[in-house]
Amino acid sequence: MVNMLFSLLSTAALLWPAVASPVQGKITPRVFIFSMFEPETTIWWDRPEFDLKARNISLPGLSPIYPDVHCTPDGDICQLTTGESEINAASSVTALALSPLFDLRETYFLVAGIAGISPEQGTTGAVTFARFAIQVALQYEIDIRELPDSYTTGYIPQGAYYPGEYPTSIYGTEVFEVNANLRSLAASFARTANLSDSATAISYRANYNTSAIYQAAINAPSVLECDVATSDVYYSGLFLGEAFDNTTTLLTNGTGVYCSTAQEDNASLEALLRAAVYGLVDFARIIVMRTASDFDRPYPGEGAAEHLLYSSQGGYEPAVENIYLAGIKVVEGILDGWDHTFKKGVAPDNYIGDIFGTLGGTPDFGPGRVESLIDAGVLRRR
Ligand SMILES: *[C@@H]1O[C@H](CO)[C@@H](O)[C@H](O)[C@H]1NC(C)=O
Ligand SMILES: *[C@@H]1O[C@H](CO)[C@@H](O)[C@H](O)[C@H]1NC(C)=O
Ligand SMILES: *[C@@H]1O[C@H](CO)[C@@H](O)[C@H](O)[C@H]1NC(C)=O
Ligand SMILES: *[C@@H]1O[C@H](CO)[C@@H](O)[C@H](O)[C@H]1NC(C)=O
Ligand SMILES: *[C@@H]1O[C@H](CO)[C@@H](O)[C@H](O)[C@H]1NC(C)=O
Ligand SMILES: CC(=O)N[C@H]1CO[C@H](CO)[C@@H](O)[C@@H]1O
Repeated sequence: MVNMLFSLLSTAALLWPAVASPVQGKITPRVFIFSMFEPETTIWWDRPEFDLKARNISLPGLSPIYPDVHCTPDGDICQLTTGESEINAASSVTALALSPLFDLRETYFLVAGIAGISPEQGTTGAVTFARFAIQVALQYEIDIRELPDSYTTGYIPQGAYYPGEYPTSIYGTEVFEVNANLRSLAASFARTANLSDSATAISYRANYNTSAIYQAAINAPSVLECDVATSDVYYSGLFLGEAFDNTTTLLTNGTGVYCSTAQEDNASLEALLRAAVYGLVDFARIIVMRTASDFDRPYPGEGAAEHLLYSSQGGYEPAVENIYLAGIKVVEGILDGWDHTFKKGVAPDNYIGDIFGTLGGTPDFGPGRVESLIDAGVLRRR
C-alpha cells in the first residue's frame, strides 16, 4: 500500500509540469461534476453525450487514488473525484478551487453522489436535491450504556447540556445553505429522466409498508427536494436517524428536511465557501444532488445491524445509475440554457452561505452572525 501510494504520488508529480504546460489560458468549465468514489466517477464515462476522459489534468492536492480532474476536449464539462468522507472532500475541493489552471467564476458545481435516505422522506433510487447540508455528527457523544436515563440520544450539541439544545460552541461548518431557486431548476431538469429501479429494491422497500410514517419509502423512486446530513460516521438505525433528524431541525431552525445522508457535503461546501470569499467561485452556482442507495434505518421488526450489514436492499445499482440518468438532464439543462439563463446566473431568493454570514446577508438559521462568532470564540461579548 505504501509503495503504491508512493508511486501514484510520484507519477502525479512527474506528470504535473508536462500536463500543465500545454494548457493555453485557463480552463473555464460550465459544469463541474463532483464524484466521491470510483463508481460515481465511471458512471459518467463512455456516454454518448460527452467524453470526460478526453483530458486528464493532474492537480497538486488531489487524492492520491484520484489524482486527475477529467474534462471534455473543450473543457466545458469537468469532473473531480474527491475521495470519500469529510477530510478527502475538503482537501480535494480546496485544491481545485485554488488551482491556477481553472477559472471557476462562472462554473456550476454539481455534487453528484449516492447517499442514505430516511424512509420518512423517500426511497432507494430516489434523486434528492438539497438546500441545506448539515454536519449532524459535529456534536458531543456519550455511549448509550453510560447515558443518563432522561437523554433520548448519546449526541449532545457542543456547548449544550442536553440533546435538542442549541449548540453554543460553533465551528462554522455546521450548516450550509445553497441557492434554492437553482435547486428547483435542477430538480425540474431531473424530473424529465426515466429513473432506474431494481427488483430487489422493490421487494425490500415493500417491508416499510407497515408503518404509517414510512409511506414515502414504498413508492417508486422519484425526484425530491430535501436536505442532506453529513457525517464521517456511516450510521444506521432508528434512534440515530431520529437524533440526526432532530439535529437537522434544530440547526436549520425548523426549515431543513432531514432526508439524505452522506459523508462529504459539508466539507465540499466549506472549501467552496472559502474560495467564494475571494471571488474564485460563485456560491450561488452549487447543486447538491444525492441519489439514495440504502435506507438510514431498518424497517419495523428488522434489527439495525441486520439492516446495515447483511440485508440486500437493492438500491445501490439504481442509485449509481440515477446519478447519470438524472445528472445528465441537469448538465444538459445548464448547457442548453447557458446563453439566456445560466451564464448570467440564477439569483437566489434565500440566504446562501454559512452560519457566520461569511458571504454577506443574514443567515436564516443559527443564532445570527454576531452571536455565532461569539460562540466560535472569535468575538467577545460586550
Ligand atoms: C484519462 O484517464 C482515464 C482513466 O484513467 C483513461 O481511461 C483515459 O484513457 C485517459 N485519457 C487520456 C486522453 O489519456
Ligand atoms: C424507462 O426505462 C425502463 C427500463 O429502463 C423502460 O422499460 C421504459 O420503457 C422506459 N420508459 C420511458 C418512458 O422511456
Ligand atoms: C406489506 O408488504 C408485505 C410484503 O410485500 C406484504 O406481505 C404485507 O401484506 C403488506 N402489508 C400491508 C399492511 O400492506
Ligand atoms: C427527537 O425529538 C423528539 C421531539 O422532541 C423526541 O420525542 C425524540 O425522543 C427525539 N429523538 C431522539 C432519538 O433524540
Ligand atoms: C434559531 O434558533 C436559535 C435557537 O432556538 C435562536 O437562538 C435563533 O435566534 C434562531 N435563528 C433564526 C435566524 O431564526
Ligand atoms: C466531523 C468533521 O470532521 N467535520 C468537518 C466538516 O468539515 C469541516 C471543514 O470543511 C471541518 O472543519 C470539520 O471538522
